[in-house]
Amino acid sequence: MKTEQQTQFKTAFEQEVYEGLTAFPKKISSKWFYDKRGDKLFQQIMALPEYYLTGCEYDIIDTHKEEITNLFQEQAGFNLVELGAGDGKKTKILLEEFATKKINFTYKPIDISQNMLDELKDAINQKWPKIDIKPEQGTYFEVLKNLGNRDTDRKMVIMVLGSNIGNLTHPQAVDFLINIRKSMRNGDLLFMGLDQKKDPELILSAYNDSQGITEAFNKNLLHRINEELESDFNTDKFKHWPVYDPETGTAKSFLVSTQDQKVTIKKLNLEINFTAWESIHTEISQKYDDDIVEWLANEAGLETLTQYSDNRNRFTDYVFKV
Ligand code: AVJ
Repeated sequence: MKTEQQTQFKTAFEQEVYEGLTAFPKKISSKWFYDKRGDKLFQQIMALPEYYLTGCEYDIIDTHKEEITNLFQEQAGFNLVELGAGDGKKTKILLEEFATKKINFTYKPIDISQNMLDELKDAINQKWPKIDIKPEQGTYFEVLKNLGNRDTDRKMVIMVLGSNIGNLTHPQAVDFLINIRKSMRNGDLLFMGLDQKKDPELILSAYNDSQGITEAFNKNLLHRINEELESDFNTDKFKHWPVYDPETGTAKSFLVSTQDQKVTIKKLNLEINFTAWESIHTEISQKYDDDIVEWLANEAGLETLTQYSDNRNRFTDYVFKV
């Protein structure tokens, strides 16, 4: 039955929703959060008082922008490649610094969302018409393949901000880092922001804000399935439920069915039954400390060059070399 169905999948989204909702326990990957509405909701999340990550990293980069500029700068210029650039809010601090100091570089923001890239490009062209910007749409996986085949000797600086890698399990993160390392040469740098273990209460409220934006963001998955796969999820019958395990450092989000219910997904030719209080696991947001980061880097063959934290040590930006 399942194999018959699989031959009919037209998109990766269809396949993953099918497989995730017929699995036990049920799950859907957070990478599907980011449609047009999801992008907007995530931008709202970044502005929430409870979502400390963005503000912390903004402060870190702002405080250390001169030192970071010195690290990146190269006589022959460098290519700044940003994975998951989004609206570039934090990167723009560095762009401003580079522009003022007339530093020779090109900026390649990469994002899964073409919307975000278009807005980012317009904003940068407006503010700094001289910046050479070459956006590229794609998943991390597609983009990393291309990075390895680059045709230039220029120094490359790869940035992954916002604890974006936190959506990956440790084995997935190691794979991801290995892929990055393979595309790096001597002198290249990887600049990566990772959210740190801290008071569990602070972490939990970052994923359970009082305005319900994170709840809407999580439930947007169901909206998206409704729209794209013609299903009839009633989001009122699901509860947003984030948890944080201080031992593993893993924050997890679920959607929990508040009653017995049946959902029909027309495009998948599928009926899904939920028993009362059954969950769908939708996201992990991993928290780190220096030991875990050192272990991950080591597994991937990377070496920590330096690191920057905010004054409360909530968030750290690490700089790795090969
Ligand atoms: C974009 C993966 C860093 O996990 O903190 C925010 C996404 N999810 N609120 C995170 C998110 C719920 C975010 N990352």
